[in-house]
Amino acid sequence: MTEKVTTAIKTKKQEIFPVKNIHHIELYTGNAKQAAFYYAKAFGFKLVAYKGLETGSRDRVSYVLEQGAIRLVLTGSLSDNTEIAEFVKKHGEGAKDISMLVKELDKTYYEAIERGGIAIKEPWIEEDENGKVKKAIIGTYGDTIHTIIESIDYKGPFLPGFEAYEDPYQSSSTGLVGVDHVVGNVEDMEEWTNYYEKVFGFSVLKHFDDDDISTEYSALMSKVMTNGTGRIKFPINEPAEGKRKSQIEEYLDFYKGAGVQHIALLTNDIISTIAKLKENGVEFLTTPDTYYEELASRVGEIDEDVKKIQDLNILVDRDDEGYLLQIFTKPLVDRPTLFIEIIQRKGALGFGDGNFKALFESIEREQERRGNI
Ligand code: TYF
Ligand code: FE
Repeated sequence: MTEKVTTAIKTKKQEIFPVKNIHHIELYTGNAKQAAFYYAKAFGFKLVAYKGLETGSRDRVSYVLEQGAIRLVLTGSLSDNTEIAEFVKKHGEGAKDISMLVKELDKTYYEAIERGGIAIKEPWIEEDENGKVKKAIIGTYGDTIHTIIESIDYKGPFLPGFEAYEDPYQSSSTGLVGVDHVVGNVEDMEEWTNYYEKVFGFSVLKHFDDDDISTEYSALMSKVMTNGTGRIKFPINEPAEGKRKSQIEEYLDFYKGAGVQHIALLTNDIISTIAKLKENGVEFLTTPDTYYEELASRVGEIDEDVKKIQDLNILVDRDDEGYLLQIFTKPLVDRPTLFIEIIQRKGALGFGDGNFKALFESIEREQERRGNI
């Protein structure tokens, strides 16, 4: 499978939207308390902060979970008429906010809006006894948003309004260390890749079209957008014509529009991470043994024990820079929408396009069981 554009456009010029990193990802849930329990127990996150009735938050409750550099915020509604309740009614549980840490928030926000960014909320300041942060909100595909945050030396456990939470779960880490990429499913890929180019100054890192990634039903197109430093990667998928119903179409039908399809989390030791996640009950897509018969000839020598890789059903792919190991959970929510990818990079900068066929066939087996083909 060929990649249409293989090199990141690394410009020396000043970034028009200087993002430091992903600050947190917020999921809107029907029951944040139970979601927190699940992500803590199954994925090994620590519960670090909370806001809710006890802290003076009357309309919403949020639990903040941490592992490595990953911060996951699980939010639920305390009433019937909040945007959270509306979101969950329409989309089911899903990712609302991919929040980013920026510099010079006012300038960054207003310039982005001038370039066509969707203005959701103008800059405001939040403050408590631990310090101050500045925030603003820019819209993206569907009901998804990017809250941008500038920390003015904030010292609290998360953000103003949150209190430290004594973690009742004390789960041990599964070795997750950071966010590698966050993927959106949309109806019109060009519309949204243009949006990231224009508004956020991102560029196309890779482009996969339906010749690359078309199996029985899964046909899709994908462009990976990245910021100037290459640290933030947002692939955008669009359904393409196939023989049957595309997995992206299935998502859009059930999510009722565009939204986050998967969040890829990094580990430095995928064998240990996946062994722990499976032990904790996390369900992953499976790959047939024939995949492993061809593995050695496809990717050559790897550091890992191939038998362990096969036992755990981990996928491997090689590109010009090195190789990567990856595996995908089944959907984490009731609808066939949001899932998580676990990825370990050993030099590779790609997204595992050599695995697309095996992966998409696996997704299609699930799609078939759901009667959505
Ligand atoms: O992020 C990626 O590109 C890979 C592969 O529906 C992928 O994780 C692409 C599309 C998709 C599922 C996985
Ligand atoms: Fe991915």
